[in-house]
Amino acid sequence: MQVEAPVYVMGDIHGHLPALHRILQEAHLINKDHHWTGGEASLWFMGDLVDRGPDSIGVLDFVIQLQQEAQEMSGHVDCLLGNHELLLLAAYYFGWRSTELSNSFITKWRHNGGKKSDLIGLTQVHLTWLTDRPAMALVGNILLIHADATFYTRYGHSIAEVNETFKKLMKSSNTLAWEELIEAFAMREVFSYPHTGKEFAERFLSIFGGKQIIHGHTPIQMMSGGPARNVTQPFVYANGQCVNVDGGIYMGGSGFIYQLTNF
Ligand SMILES: [Mn+2]
Repeated sequence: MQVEAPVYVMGDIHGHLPALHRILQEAHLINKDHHWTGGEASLWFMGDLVDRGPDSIGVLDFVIQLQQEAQEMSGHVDCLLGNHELLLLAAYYFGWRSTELSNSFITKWRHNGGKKSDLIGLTQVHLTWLTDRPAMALVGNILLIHADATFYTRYGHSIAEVNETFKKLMKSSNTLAWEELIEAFAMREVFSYPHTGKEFAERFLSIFGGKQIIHGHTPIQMMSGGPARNVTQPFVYANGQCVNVDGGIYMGGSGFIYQLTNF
C-alpha cells in the first residue's frame, strides 16, 4: 500500500493571522517562527483569506510565503478563490465605478467587511497571486469549492473550464461580469436544502467529479445553530456528501484544521 502525504484543509481565515498561526503550529505544519515544517504535506485554504478581520495583507503574505516554503520541501500549499478575494480585487481595479446592477465596488466591498488599510497595502505580487488561484480543485475523490452553491455550473462543466472562465474574467475589465460573479456568491446552503439538497450535491459531484464536496463560505454555526465559539470540527451533512469547514473565525470561532481521510 502506498502511503500518501497528508492533506489538510483550512476554512475561511478573514484576516485573522494569529489564529491561523496558532492552528498551523498545533498541527505541526509550521514552527514557532511561522515557517513551513509540513514536509510533503498538502494544505488547501478554502478561500476568503481576506476582509472582515484585522490583517488581510498579513494573511496573504504569510500564505504566499508558506506556498514557496512548502514547494521547496515537495509540499503543497494552495488556496481557492473566495468571494472576498474577488470583492477586494474588484475594489482595487474598479474603485468607485458602479454597474447597471448596483452601487460602486468600493461600497460593496466595504459592506462586506473590506478595510481601507488592506486596499492600500495590496501590491502587484498579491494581485498576480490572487488572479492565479483556482475556483475549484479535486484532491483524490474530494471536490474542493469555496461556496456551498451551484452557480459554478454557469462558468463551466469541468473544473478546468470553471477555473479558466474565472481567470479570464479576473483579467477582464467587464465590470458587469465581475458584479454577476460576486453576486452569485450570495448563494449559500444549497446542499442543505431540506428536500433537494442531497440531490443538488449528487448532481454537482456527477458534473465535476469526486465523491464528496468540501467547502467554506457559510460559518458552520449558521447551519448547526449555537454560538461560533462552540464550533471545533467540520460539519458533515447531505448523507456525508458534504463537509463544511468554515469555523467562523471572524464571528468568534477558534477555527480548526481538517485532515482528509479516505481521499
Ligand atoms: Mn465566502
